[in-house]
Amino acid sequence: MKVLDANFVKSFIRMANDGWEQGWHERNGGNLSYRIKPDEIESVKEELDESGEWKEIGTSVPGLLGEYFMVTGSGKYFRNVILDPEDSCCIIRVDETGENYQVQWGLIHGGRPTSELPSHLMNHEVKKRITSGKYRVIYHAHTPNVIALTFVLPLKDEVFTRELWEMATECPVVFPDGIGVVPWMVPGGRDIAVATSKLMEDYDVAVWAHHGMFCSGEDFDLTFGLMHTVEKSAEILVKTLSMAQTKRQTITPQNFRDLAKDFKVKLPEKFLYE
Ligand code: 2HA
Ligand code: ZN
Repeated sequence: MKVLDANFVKSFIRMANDGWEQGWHERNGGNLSYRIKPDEIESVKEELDESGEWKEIGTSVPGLLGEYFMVTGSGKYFRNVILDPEDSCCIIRVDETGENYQVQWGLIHGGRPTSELPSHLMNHEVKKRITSGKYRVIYHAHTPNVIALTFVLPLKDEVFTRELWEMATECPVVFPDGIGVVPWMVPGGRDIAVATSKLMEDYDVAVWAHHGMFCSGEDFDLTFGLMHTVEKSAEILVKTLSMAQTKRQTITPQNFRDLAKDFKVKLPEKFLYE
């Protein structure tokens, strides 16, 4: 099968375009990666080129030896993914040391995988381990309302989680584990990758202060839906704070406990402070 005929590739392209249409991917902002299943990679083998150069990832991911990923390209525009996926995206393979990757498809006019490859792969490594291989998608977007909140809220996991839970009743059901926050750091390197992947041990969402968000999930729908839910909640909080400095009423800690019981989710008590 041709790569572009594979369902996982169609879903990847659709998600990238959905993000573009949400306004989360100005210029070359944001990046997306998917850990490809063995039968999926087998189905497109005819188009893979194993002769390319091996290049350094910039970090070590021993938990991902031999894994294949579809990722967006560095400097490429989400806006163009649907128009020219072979130029905007690539399929890479991690080598047997976990230190290098090889492009086996895509980036037909040259280029490299996303500048955030260390963060993507380190997040994949954590999620693959703690979900026993279930999670396959890592998504980074420049979501304006979440970014705006990083200028006015304390950069604490507890505060972001609680404030965003309060803005929409379904939020604690969609992200019951909460949200982590990375203080401002230089993007693209190993340090921010280490900080983000550490948060991914506890959360499916990590906010990058004054930059954007990382979400992780089992499939494209769940991961996009998670990003969308968090950003929409942030939009409601921005509107609320813009209208009034204080909330007249809100969802209380006891309301959350009642919700958790009926919806059968576990909400950590550290987020239910008075
Ligand atoms: O430009 O979003 O964080 C791609 C990015 C880097
Ligand atoms: Zn970014």
